[in-house]
Amino acid sequence: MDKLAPKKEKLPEWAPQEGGKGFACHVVEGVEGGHDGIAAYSGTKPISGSPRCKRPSLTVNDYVEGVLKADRAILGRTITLVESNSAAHMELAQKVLKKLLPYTGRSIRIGITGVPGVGKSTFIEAFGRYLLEKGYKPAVLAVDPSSSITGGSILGDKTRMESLSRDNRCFIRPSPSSGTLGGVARKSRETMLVCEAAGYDVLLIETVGVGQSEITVRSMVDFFILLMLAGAGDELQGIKKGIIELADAILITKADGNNKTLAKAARNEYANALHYLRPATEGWQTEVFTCSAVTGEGISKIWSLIDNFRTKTMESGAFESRRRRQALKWMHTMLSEQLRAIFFKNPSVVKALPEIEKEVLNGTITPTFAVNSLINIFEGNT
Ligand SMILES: Nc1nc2c(ncn2[C@@H]2O[C@H](COP(=O)(O)OP(=O)(O)OP(=O)(O)O)[C@@H](O)[C@H]2O)c(=O)[nH]1
Ligand SMILES: [Mg+2]
Repeated sequence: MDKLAPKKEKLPEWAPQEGGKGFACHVVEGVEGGHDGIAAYSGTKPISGSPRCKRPSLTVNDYVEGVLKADRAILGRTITLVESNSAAHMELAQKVLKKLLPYTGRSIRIGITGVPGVGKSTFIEAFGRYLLEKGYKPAVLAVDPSSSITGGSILGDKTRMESLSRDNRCFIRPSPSSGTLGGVARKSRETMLVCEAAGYDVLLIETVGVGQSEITVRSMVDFFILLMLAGAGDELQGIKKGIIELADAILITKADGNNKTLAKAARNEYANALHYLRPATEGWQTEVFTCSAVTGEGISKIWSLIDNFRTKTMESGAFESRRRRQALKWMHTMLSEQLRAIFFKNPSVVKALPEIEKEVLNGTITPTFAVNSLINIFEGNT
């Protein structure tokens, strides 16, 4: 076909026949191939004969050695392996993790939470830069179960952590974007271990302060920071007493410009309120600070606070005992999740469930009766 020949005008199928040329709408035929002269790509199959560059697969030892040498490319690939949902990858990942385990644990794990927009990423950028200056090797991870829907923190991280993401000494990994909070948490915990084996000594884990995610992140870190805004009101910030009780430090952020006085007043208020709350860590009194990620004021104080926390809790044994409890709880959480998955995949359960659900909805059987029947069906089939 002569590409330059004028195309025949076409009317859309739904156009009235009698409309003739006077009808205002017509369809322009699509171009063949890409606009840039490259052959069209259907999006499903690779075009035969086109060059595809496949990365050579790595052995368990390749992964382990690469991570221990802090090879950034292999570190990234190891985390991708850990984040994979495929059974074969999971098996390989566990072999790699087993070998890495003796090299893990030597970092301080810090969780950072707060409502969207409170300034978590900007704080991490300022705090991370401070840590680099001090000679530490920070790694930044995000736990955001909503990111598969919103693309949220990934976009935020890239723009808010510009100078950190350009610095080779720091490693930034956006939230794994698929699955439930439990799935995201499993991946993040294992990613933390991989980063530790690669020599990162301060792990910063950003999470959105909505719903369950801060509780999950609390259960995987040593020190937990809650960022808050002055004058926004607890209601507005979705802050419940329970969340404040998770924190080892509260930071009233954006304490700069006109906001500074307000931030100081908020700090005093929270400091008073904290006397009535249970501290998050045994033997540690939760403190409130003001800080600004823009001016850098208050940033160094936070690090000395965390350092002090580490020394104190290591001496008392609270640091180590929390980590052990966290590992055990993690095992139980994973066990419950896997059992749940096995149950709901069982063919007899799959078959019986819709009918039993209907009966519960109609009120012909009680939920307890339904559960017992389902368990019997499951047990009869395993
Ligand atoms: N003045 C001032 N602005 C700040 C400060 N920290 C953050 N901001 C601004 O607040 C906005 C939100 O900051 P982010 O760091 O993206 O907030 P976030 O909590 O990571 O947000 P999400 O990832 O979407 O939950 C940005 O426009 C920042 O520039 C600060 O200390 N002072
Ligand atoms: Mg952010």
